[in-house]
Amino acid sequence: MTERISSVKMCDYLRMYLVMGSVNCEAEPDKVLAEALVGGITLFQFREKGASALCGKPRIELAQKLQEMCRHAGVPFIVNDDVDLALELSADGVHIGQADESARSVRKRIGNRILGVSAHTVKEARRAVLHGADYLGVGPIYPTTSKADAIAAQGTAILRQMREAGIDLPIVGIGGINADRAEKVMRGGADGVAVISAITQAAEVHNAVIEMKEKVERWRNGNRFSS
Ligand code: FQP
Ligand code: MG
Repeated sequence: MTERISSVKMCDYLRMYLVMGSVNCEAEPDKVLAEALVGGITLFQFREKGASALCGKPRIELAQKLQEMCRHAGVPFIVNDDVDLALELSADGVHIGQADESARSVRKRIGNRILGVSAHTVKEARRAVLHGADYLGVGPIYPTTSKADAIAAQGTAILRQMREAGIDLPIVGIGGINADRAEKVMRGGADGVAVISAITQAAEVHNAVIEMKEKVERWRNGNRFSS
């Protein structure tokens, strides 16, 4: 098996992270993903969750279709929550939260595949690092409508707190992020932005990706030589 992803590579992948399932899309999910891939997303998470989410075979078939598109574009395919599905599909990684199976046990099951863990506090972040996470999903930075059970928005202060506490794992900010807010999230200490609705609900999906990615990239380039 290939080795664990390096943090430099992980940061590259986290720049423009699309999280999505059929529930988030008004058009066909494969159409939305196709446009987002053209726009230049750098990582994809299959998150088939919510009241009208697909189950059983249709869910697996959708996952396979989206995975194939990501593979073709050279974008890693991450599965939310469902470690069994990730292993069955031989996905590139898994994203789990604090209410899901423990990071330590997921790490054992997935070997060197990418492991993302949600962290809302410095304490949760430290534990995730210790248990073998490759990156942290931190949020919600701003209020979100995409997650029914989300906690209150934390602002970019949580990112800074984690960095000041010495958390140096790659971090992606999530929750209510759009193009106007991307730079502030990066400034707070994130390595990239994760979004659902800012891309899936955009009038022009590929333009939304380009615009947001450009903000992230401009910030990264401007800060490459500073610490
Ligand atoms: N960060 C990220 C990402 N992806 C996520 N899915 C979450 C956070 C939230 O388990 P969790 O994870 O708290 O809730 P849910 O399973 O409902 O998504 F890294 F992509 F930014
Ligand atoms: Mg989860």
